Amino acid sequence: MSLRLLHSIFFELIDKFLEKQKSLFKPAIKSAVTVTIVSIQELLSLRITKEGLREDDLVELCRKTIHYSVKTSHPHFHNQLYAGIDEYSLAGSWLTEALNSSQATYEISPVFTLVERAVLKYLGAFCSWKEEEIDGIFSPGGSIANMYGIVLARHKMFPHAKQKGIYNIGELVLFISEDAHYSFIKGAIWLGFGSEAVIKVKTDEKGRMDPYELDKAVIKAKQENKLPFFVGCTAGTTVLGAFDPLIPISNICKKHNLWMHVDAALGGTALFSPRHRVLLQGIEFADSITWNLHKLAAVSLQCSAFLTRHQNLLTECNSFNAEYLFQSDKYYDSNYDSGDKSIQCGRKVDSFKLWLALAARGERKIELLVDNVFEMVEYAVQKIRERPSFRLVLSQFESSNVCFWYLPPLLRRQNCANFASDPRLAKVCPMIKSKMMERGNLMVNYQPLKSKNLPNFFRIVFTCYPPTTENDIDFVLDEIENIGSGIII
Ligand SMILES: *Cc1c(COP(=O)(O)O)cnc(C)c1O
Ligand SMILES: *[C@H]1O[C@H](CO)[C@@H](O)[C@H](O)[C@H]1NC(C)=O
Repeated sequence: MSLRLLHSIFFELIDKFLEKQKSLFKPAIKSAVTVTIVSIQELLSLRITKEGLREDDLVELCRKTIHYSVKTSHPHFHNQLYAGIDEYSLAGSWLTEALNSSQATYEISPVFTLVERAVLKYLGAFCSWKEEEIDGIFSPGGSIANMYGIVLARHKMFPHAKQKGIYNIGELVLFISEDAHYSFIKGAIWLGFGSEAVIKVKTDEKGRMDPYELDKAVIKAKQENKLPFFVGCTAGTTVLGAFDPLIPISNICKKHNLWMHVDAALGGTALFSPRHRVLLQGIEFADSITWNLHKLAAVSLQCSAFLTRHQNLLTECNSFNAEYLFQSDKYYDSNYDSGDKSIQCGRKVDSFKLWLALAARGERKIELLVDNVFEMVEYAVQKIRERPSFRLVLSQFESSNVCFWYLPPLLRRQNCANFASDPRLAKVCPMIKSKMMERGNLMVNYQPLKSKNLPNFFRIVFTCYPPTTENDIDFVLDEIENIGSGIII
C-alpha cells in the first residue's frame, strides 16, 4: 500500500474524529444504518479481483468504508457499553499496530512486556492487593477474561485436571447471578462443564446477587453431591448496572472454600474515583477480576484486564513450555515471557494504549471523567422522572446505565402500576428504534429483562469519553419523545 493511500485514510479519520462535536454525526450514524445489507454490499463491491484495484479506487473504497460505518465516538452513540475512544489510546493502538508486535515473549516485545506488567500491577493496586501477589494478563475481551477466572478456579482446586481432564472429578458447578453476563455460561460450555453446571442465583429488586440465596444454592448443590468451585460476582451488570454485595459474598466463598471471581467488566472503572469506588467494596477479597478498560474508561477496543492475586497460578495452569518459543536456556530471565500464561500464542498488545492514556491524562483527569459519568446518570434520572411520558425502570441506578420506558399517550393514561403488564409496551422500543435509525442522529439500545419479567426498555449508557453533557441528555430525551409521539401502537 502506498504512503499516499495511508495518508489519505489516516487524515480522513483524524478529520472525522476532531470534527465529531459538529457534523460527523449526520452522515455518520444515518448512512450506516439506513442502507440495507444488500446495498452496502453493492456500494462497496467486496469482490477480490485478479489484478488488484487502482490506487484511486482503493482510496474510494476506504472512504466508503468510513462513510458507511457507525461512528461510535459520536456524542449521541449510547448503544453499547463502549462508545467514544480516548484519543491517546487511539494513538497508542496505532503505534502498536505499526510495530506489529506480539506479546508472547520478552525478546519480541521488551517494552510492551514491561508495560503490561506495570499496568497490571497498577490496576491490581486499585483492588488493595499487595504488589507482590498481583498477577494477570490482558485478554481478548471480558468474556475470555471470565473464562480465565473459571479455568484458574478449576486449576486451584483440581490441578490434575490439566492432565486428566474433568471426567473423573465429579459434577462441578459454578454460581453466578441471574443478571450476570452470558459469557460465564459460554465459558462453562467451552471448558466442558456444560451450561447446566451454571447455577443462577436470584437477584434483589436492583439486580444485585442475594448472598443468602447464594448460600442456600451452594448448600443445596452440596447435598446433591455436586462440587461447587466457583462464584462469579458482577460489579456493574450489563443491563441495570448493578453491583453485587462483594463483602457478604466473600464470606460465603470463604465458608464453602469457593473461588471468588468479580466480573467488573463494566464497573471496574469506578475504582478510579475515590467517590465511587465504595461500590466495589470487598473487591480486595476476590481471587480474580475481569476489568474492561474499553468500556467506561473509553480505551479503544479491546482492552480487557484479567487480574488475579494468585501469583504464578496463570503460568501453572496454562503453560505448555512450547520449545520453539519458551526455551529455558534464554539469554534473559524467561519469567518475563508472558505468553505461556495465555491461552493464545500470538497476542496483541492491549496494555500500551491504556498506559498511554493514563500517562497522558493523569489520575486527576481520569477521576473527573469517571465522576462526570455518575453525575450525568443522576441528571438523566432526574430529567426522566420530570417527564410524564417516561418511566424509570429503577428509581436509582448504581453505575453508567439508565433504563427507562417511553410511554405513548395511550399507556400513560393507565393506572401507574399496570403499564408494564400491557402487552403493547413491548412494541414501543422496537418501533422507536427503527425510526431512530432512519433519522440517524441517535443510537440507544433496548432489551427486555427476563429475570425481572420486564418488557423492552431503553438503556442509555454513558462512558468517560467524550464526556457527556446535560445538553446531550436533553437531546436523547427530546428525540425519543419526538419520535415516540408519532408512533401508533
Ligand atoms: C461487556 C461485558 C462482558 C463481556 O466483555 P467483552 O469484552 O464484550 O467480551 C462481560 N461481563 C460484563 C458484566 C459485561 O458488561
Ligand atoms: C511489522 O511489519 C512491518 C511491515 O511488514 C515491518 O516493516 C516491521 O519491521 C514489522 N515490525 C515488527 C516489530 O515486527
